Amino acid sequence: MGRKKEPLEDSDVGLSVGPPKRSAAGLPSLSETLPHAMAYMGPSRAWKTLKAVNQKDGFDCMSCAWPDPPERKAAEFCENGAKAIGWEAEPLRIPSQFWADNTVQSLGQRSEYWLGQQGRLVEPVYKAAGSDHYVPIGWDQAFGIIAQELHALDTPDEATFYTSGRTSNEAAFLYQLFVRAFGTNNLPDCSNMCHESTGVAMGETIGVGKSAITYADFAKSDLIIIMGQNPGTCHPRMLTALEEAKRAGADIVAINPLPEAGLINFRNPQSPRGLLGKGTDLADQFLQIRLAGDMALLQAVSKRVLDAESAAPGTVLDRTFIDEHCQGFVGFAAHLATLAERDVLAATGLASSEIDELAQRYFRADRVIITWAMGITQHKKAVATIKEIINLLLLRGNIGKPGAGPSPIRGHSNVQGDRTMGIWEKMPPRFLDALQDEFGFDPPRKPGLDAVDSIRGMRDGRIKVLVALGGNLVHAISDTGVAEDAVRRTRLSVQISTKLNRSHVVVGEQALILPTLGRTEKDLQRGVEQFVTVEDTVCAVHRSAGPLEPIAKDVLSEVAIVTRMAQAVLGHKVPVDWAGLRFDYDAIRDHISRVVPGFEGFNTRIRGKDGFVLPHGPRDSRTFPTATGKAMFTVNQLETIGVPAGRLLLQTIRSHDQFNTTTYSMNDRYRGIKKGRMVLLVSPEDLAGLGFEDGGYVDVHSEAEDGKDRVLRQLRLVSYPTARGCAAAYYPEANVLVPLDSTAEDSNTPASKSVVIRLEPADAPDFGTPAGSGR
Ligand SMILES: Nc1nc2c(c(=O)[nH]1)N[C@H]1C(S)=C(S)[C@@H](COP(=O)(O)OP(=O)(O)OC[C@H]3O[C@@H](n4cnc5c(=O)[nH]c(N)nc54)[C@H](O)[C@@H]3O)O[C@H]1N2
Ligand SMILES: Nc1nc2c(c(=O)[nH]1)N[C@H]1C(S)=C(S)[C@@H](COP(=O)(O)OP(=O)(O)OC[C@H]3O[C@@H](n4cnc5c(=O)[nH]c(N)nc54)[C@H](O)[C@@H]3O)O[C@H]1N2
Ligand SMILES: [Mo]
Repeated sequence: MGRKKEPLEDSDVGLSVGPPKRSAAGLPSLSETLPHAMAYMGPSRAWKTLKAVNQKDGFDCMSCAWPDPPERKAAEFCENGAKAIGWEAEPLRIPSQFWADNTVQSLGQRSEYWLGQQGRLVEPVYKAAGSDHYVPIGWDQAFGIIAQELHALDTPDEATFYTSGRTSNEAAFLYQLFVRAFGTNNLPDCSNMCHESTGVAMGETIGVGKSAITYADFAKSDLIIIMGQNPGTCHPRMLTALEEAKRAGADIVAINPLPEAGLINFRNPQSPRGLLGKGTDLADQFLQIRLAGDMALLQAVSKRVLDAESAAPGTVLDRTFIDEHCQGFVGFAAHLATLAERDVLAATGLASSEIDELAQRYFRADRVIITWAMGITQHKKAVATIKEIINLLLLRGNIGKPGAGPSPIRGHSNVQGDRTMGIWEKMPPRFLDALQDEFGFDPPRKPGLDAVDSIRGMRDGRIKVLVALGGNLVHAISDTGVAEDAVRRTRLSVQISTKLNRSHVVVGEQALILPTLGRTEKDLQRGVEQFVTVEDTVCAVHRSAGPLEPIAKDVLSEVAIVTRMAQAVLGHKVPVDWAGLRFDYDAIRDHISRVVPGFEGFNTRIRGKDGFVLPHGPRDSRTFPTATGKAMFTVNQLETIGVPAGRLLLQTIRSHDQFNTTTYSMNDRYRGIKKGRMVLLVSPEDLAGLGFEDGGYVDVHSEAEDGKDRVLRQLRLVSYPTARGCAAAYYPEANVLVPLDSTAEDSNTPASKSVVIRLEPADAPDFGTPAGSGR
């Protein structure tokens, strides 16, 4: 099957840079949406698919974890959702001949964009040891190879089992069951690189690592503070919720080193005002903070709140809430008394008056929501920073009441559900006990390896088999050079995927690719249509069932792959009816209902109109399941990153036309960048100060504590209104610069938004022979 399209241009040969946009998601995005989906799928397939997205009887959009509103619109998707759907649902298949025509090595020279454009994976393929080719093989043979290699290990801990966050609850539950029955807790996931810092900080302070609000709370809030998040690109439908909140009277504050289009102004394609191009000015205040300055800012705001209370006792703090529900207030207040404003200004790059204004907004508001994403979680002090978010909210009882609460905004559409289902290298004993009661085997108790530690394990030869349920580990994790060498040392790497990516071409001695169905497709088991379930960022669980015929008859669902793999590897080792579960997803849900708290009556409740919202003690009843039974104020020592003179702090970000490691196109429209990704955004003042010019080329060296020189060559400098001292480049390309050992304290999440870099002048790239173009 072919596709009428321009030849693939995946080099930066046509790179052009224009001014960044002020507003997001208005008319330009509607006109972008439909052609994009249609170019991939054709009009009738596009229509069939798009009309089912996020509808109650349709499928869950796989582009992000943003929740669905109670009342769905006819078109309940955004531009980027349409891209994700088009990318998956395009009826283009990788033919068998492809594997004969291309060596693994030659595919390794291709860009991520090129790999993703080759079409859907439709048959299992195997690369034998010593061979440089994949060859098609049968499913039974594939599972046989996995069983053989897993049985050959000295201990089950020599294998690691990665999961990316698109996996359904049902597949995730069975996968962790299989892995634990096999005998290890090595269950790293994309969350380790994403919101792990959130889980750690919220777990310790309020006892639940998930958003403490519901969708309806946005419209009830007086103040919404958005930190380290780019909703215009990464959660576009959030802008609708923000617009509604704004109409209902909320103030919005954006804290970001970049003036991201969606934070400043929103043109709603579904309202007349948006169509006229006026839009809503979203942010009432924009604080252009330096990278990693948030911890200092939050402490400074809390200090101002405490000072205001001292000046007018009994008027600012929510004393009743603090006395009844919290612990640690006195120590926290005493610690903040020592905070030096000078340190705050240096860390944040802000003026005292800006912080005063934010503090005023905070204590004028009765109901405050703080949202955040990767701009907060991917720093060395991320966990401490999120604890400061909680401190600030606790001061005025901003949790467990309408319109208020901490709300991490999750990325992958079911990353939160996967965790709930047990995809975590250190699930608590009560979960393991429940597994044991339900299935009658003793799951391993020793904590397993997370994503960074799994790479270390492969690098050091301790991990010999890598199995990945989705994702693109080798390109998503930090320190690309180290990660690639590590994976190449394994005896077997297995990828269960919809489409080709770098993790299929940088592989172990032996490698398997197992093709799976995506969200857009019908999942038929013995002729009966099954549905799966997902959990969004505000803990709502609902059904998902795709409308399209499967891409090819040989492609299996994730549930089918996991259960067949389990049968091949475990035989009758544990008393689980894998085959029965494969043909009846209700039976999987019955197990879940007995193992996972909050899922009682799963099969009945999921068939209700809206699914159901999981219980959440802090949100529902101000019950805090922490070690002390109280919400915890914490004392966190302020530490700022010392950036030596002549250096910059680099963050790695997503463009508008990518989903994590998947590139939909080479454009980043809102930031004014077209047909290229190898750019470095730097403020005009820093460019001048460092003696470089807009449009010039540089080699970017990262200056890590280990002294190793990591370099990304020939980036084009773009003069951009980012905070002083800060720079930005696209992920995953810039992952070569992030040292594996540079991680957040306590969560081990790669600190991919604070990399100290040095720029060296470079020549412009030679596009004489377009790199990786043509097909
Ligand atoms: N279209 C699209 N949608 C996506 C994704 C995608 O790749 N493409 N990915 C999905 C996933 S898995 C995730 S986790 C989310 C990611 O969603 P985001 O976290 O919004 O994505 P990033 O591009 O990493 O953007 C981080 C934002 O934080 C800001 N920032 C960086 N460092 C700091 C800091 O120190 N302080 C503050 N205050 N701000 C900072 C950056 O300028 C940027 O605006 O999106 C999900 N949705
Ligand atoms: N430098 C830097 N690194 C980062 C980040 C950053 O901001 N900066 N962000 C981090 C974050 S937040 C995350 S979440 C990770 C993402 O890490 P991953 O989740 O590992 O990466 P993705 O790019 O989302 O994975 C995409 C692949 O998933 C497969 N896939 C797609 N749909 C399905 C499906 O339905 N089933 C299956 N089985 N496979 C499917 C396709 O083969 C596709 O190529 O990256 C992290 N890495
Ligand atoms: Mo993520």
